[in-house]
Amino acid sequence: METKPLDSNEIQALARRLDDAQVGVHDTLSLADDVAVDIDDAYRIQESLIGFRCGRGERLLGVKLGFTSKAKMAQMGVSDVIVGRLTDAMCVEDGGDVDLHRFIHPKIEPEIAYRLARDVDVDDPTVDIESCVDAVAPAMEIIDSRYRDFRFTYTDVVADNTSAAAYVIGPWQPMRGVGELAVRLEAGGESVTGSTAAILDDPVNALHALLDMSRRRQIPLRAGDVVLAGAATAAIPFAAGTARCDVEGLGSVTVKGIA
Ligand code: 0L1
Ligand code: MG
Repeated sequence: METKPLDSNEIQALARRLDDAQVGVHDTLSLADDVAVDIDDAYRIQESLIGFRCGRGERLLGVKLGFTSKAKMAQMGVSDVIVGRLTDAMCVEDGGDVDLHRFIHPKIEPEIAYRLARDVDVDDPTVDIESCVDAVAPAMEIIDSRYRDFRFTYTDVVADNTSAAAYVIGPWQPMRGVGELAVRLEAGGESVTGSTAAILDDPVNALHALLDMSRRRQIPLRAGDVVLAGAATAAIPFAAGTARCDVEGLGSVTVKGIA
């Protein structure tokens, strides 16, 4: 069924609801319970939400992809990746502490990060996004859906900036292939193993998916931006103590949750 686009007041009100949940550290129910939100509306809500964050002085530092595994796409019944935005308030230094009180119900997942060396002209059909990347690193993302019990629809999670909450990046290495590297994540007494191949068969494919999404959603890609390519395993709870991710031959990255 086709839905009518939401007007700008409705978009702002939904973005405010999600922003209040993040700032106030409380959950909210699926937007889809109250209103029909299509995917275009969802990205408009995300844009409005990011506008609130930038209005409080946060700076955009990059982008992240979600739904990059076949299992997650199948679970959500979609065939597209989703894109969210990263700000400086979400960035935690490698080995740094992060206060768990800023999250509702955080989970952590192992990722691959890329760094853009120059602006990507997303309107140029011949642009080679791989040649715009100068570095790759092991990384972890802390996701914290603002929806109760992580229960959301496809459009809900896009509106909620794809559950982005925090991220930490390990040592940058010169850009190289990272197509099928073993990954291990340990956090809160749990551990999980996987492969970078779980990210769209090869994390480099995330760069191409990002370029396509950036064209469709008018998301600028600038020199210095970080790109979180997606999760190499399912997320696990992020609890007090050290979380560590090791990526075969690429390095490791740690972060400490403080209760
Ligand atoms: O970054 C991700 O892969 C997560 C995307 C959002 C889905 C979730 O919160 O589980
Ligand atoms: Mg992620």
